[in-house]
Amino acid sequence: MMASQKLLCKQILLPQGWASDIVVTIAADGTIAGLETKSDAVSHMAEIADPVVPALQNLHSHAFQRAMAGLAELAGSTDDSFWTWRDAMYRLVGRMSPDDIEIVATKLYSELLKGGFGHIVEFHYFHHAAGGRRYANPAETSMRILRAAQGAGIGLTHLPVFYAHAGFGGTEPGEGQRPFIHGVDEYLALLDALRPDCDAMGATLGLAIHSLRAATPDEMRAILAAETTGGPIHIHVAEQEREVEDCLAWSGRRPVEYLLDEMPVSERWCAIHATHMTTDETARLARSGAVAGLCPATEANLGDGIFPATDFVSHAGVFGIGTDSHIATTVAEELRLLEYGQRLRDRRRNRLASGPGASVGRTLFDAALKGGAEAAGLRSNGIRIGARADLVVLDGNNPFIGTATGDQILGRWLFATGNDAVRDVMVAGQWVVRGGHHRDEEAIDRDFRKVLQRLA
Ligand code: NGQ
Ligand code: ZN
Repeated sequence: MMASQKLLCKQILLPQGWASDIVVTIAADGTIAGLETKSDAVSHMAEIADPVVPALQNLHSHAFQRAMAGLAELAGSTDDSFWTWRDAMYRLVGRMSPDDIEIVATKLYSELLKGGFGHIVEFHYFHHAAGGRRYANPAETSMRILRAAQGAGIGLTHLPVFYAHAGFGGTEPGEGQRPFIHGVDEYLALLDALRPDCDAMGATLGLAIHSLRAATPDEMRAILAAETTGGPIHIHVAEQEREVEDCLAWSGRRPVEYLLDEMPVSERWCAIHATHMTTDETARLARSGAVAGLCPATEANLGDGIFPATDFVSHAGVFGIGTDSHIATTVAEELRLLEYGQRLRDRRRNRLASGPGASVGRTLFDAALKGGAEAAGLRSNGIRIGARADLVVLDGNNPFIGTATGDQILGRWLFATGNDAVRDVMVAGQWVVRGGHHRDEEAIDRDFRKVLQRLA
């Protein structure tokens, strides 16, 4: 455990807004123990002249998919879609070992840190070997995710995923899906087995149901009645129009409608994507308190559609952002695309600003911080006493950042400079990114390159 430390921050984004000359005291356990104003430099105190903002939580990830990012941008012989991308993804699954998963996840997490994220929620469904062959340790691949997060130095919420069927009505899984499949009891045993390891590394344990396609209502109810994680509950829902059609054919109801009718959806839940909703579903999802888990770059890449964010926010809906398939890995790209989707649909500007005169960047950033922390099952968010010390320092040597003040800083970062602006990242009081480089970048890249050479 490290010693406690004090940082004098010249410009810092606190929950109440931008503040100057704040001394942040970080306790030995990596949480923020004090925040006080001080203008005269105190000797022996590290001073940060450049803007400091909280690191965001990334609320949705399938880490292994980073290995194929950019390789599915190739026209096939059929009409390419989400479903043809999914076939390519299944082919990757069939070729990855636990070592590969750990190496790819470590690389991904180091990239996400450089993109301004301090915490990852891993929606982990890749449990078994090809054909569904079990590893000696049922938690083998989950342990690889835990180790990757620890190695990269990113905070983790681990969500082992229940996945049992190919489609609505409990249909048999396909061959490519065998590495994902559990029975209910086997799944509950996995959650129990992971408790001590998650506690030991300070990871939050929660659960996920892959989708209404992959689990029957009875299986979902059995899991919810028996699980004891106390953590967040995530589910993919209504991402593709075909899922809406299939759900209607099966139940007479749309996916979000069905979920809200049949399951005890609350603040504890996170609805991933929720792209295709009627205005009534949008209002109901917002009122349920569930976080909408938006992954704008993946949703664009896979041709999903545009989330009704302006409508959802008008009903006080809470949202956060994730990078999902990791076609993009930065806070800036996800937040920018979220706003741009709304603009392209409405043919208007500044759609997600909180009101007249408000900064779009600030509104998006504050919202994603609140929703991200909630969806990750963290007790606190942002730079406040008791929260984990997860900080991003933006690069004041960058002329756009160095000349900006207050919310202009977020506007310049998120809309104009992107990832160049992130200089240093601290997680739980430890600097994991310095000068734009991850602390173990060379070793991580060496291992990752070997895996890609073999898989690609
Ligand atoms: C997944 N990914 O589970 O990785 C999904 C595709 C599915 C995204 N939706 C598979 N981005 O939903 O069946
Ligand atoms: Zn997903």
